[in-house]
Amino acid sequence: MSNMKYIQLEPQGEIALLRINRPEALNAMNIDVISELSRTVDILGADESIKVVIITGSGEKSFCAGADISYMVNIDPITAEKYASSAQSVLNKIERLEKTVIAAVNGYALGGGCELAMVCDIRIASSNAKLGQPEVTIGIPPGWGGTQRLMRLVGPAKAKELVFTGKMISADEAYHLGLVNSVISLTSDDNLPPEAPKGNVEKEKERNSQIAKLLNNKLMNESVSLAKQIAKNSFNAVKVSKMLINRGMDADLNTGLRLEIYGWSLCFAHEDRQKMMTEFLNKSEK
Ligand code: CO8
Repeated sequence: MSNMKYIQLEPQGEIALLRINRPEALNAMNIDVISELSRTVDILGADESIKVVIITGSGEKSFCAGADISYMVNIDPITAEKYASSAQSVLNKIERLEKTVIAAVNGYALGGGCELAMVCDIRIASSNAKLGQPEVTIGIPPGWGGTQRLMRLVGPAKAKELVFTGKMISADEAYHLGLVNSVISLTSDDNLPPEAPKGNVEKEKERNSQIAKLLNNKLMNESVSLAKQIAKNSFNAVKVSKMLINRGMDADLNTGLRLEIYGWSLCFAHEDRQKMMTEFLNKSEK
């Protein structure tokens, strides 16, 4: 993975940590980031040892600040169509990955960044995260799935409010809308550094940076712990459940229920069912 400039991939057994690493632009996605992300998703898809992927941004400030505005400012419509198509196809690939994908939203998730988080199966945000679709403030609508996936997650009325205003919302607001699954904050149990002496700007800055690091560590620990909880279940059953929920979302109820029967009964062909049910029964006999 060392030949990638903008994507760091860190396998930790059954869990892989994928970090977008372009902190100088708050992890905004230029063409190179998108292409490296695409290659990384292919690598992950082909690696059978990995069950859960966690996507995050490098640093403590930003998950991903969206598409690269310095690139978009001068492109023509044909290039824009290519840019949006290639980004959408990478995001679709993440959504369809046969593994659970968790977004650890460690700061700004704006525009394409919010769209990236939305293709993940579960979103955990640190309390300093800010989410939004600010595209209309720079003259375009969302283009990487934002007009479609946001309304599916929070309903059309709230989606329209967020898209039309372009406003950023806090992690707590996103939680109340159902846009993130949970919010990680620091408490007095987290060994917070002592208050800086009043008026000492340097020390205050240092303390804030320590707090940001602590929060980021806690977010990553919570994300890994959730990933482990999922990874210990039948990979096959989780994979089929993901497919059923994703496909069912856009199907009518009867089609979804029929798909569920097919997916459910196919799992009886997998060794996990026999093994795990027998283990359960043996455990209850003891
Ligand atoms: N693109 C390029 N560079 C960026 C981006 C971005 N999206 N976001 C931040 N940066 C850069 C800044 O230019 C700055 O660079 P430099 O240090 O060289 O000046 C650096 O990152 C740090 O940013 P700021 O100084 O602005 O940091 P602040 O803490 O003051 O502000 C914000 C942080 C609020 C996140 C601010 O940077 C911001 O508003 N960024 C833009 C966010 C945004 O609008 N994102 C949506 C982009 S559009 C999009 O994603 C559409 C996807 C679909 C389009 C399909 C079209 C084909």
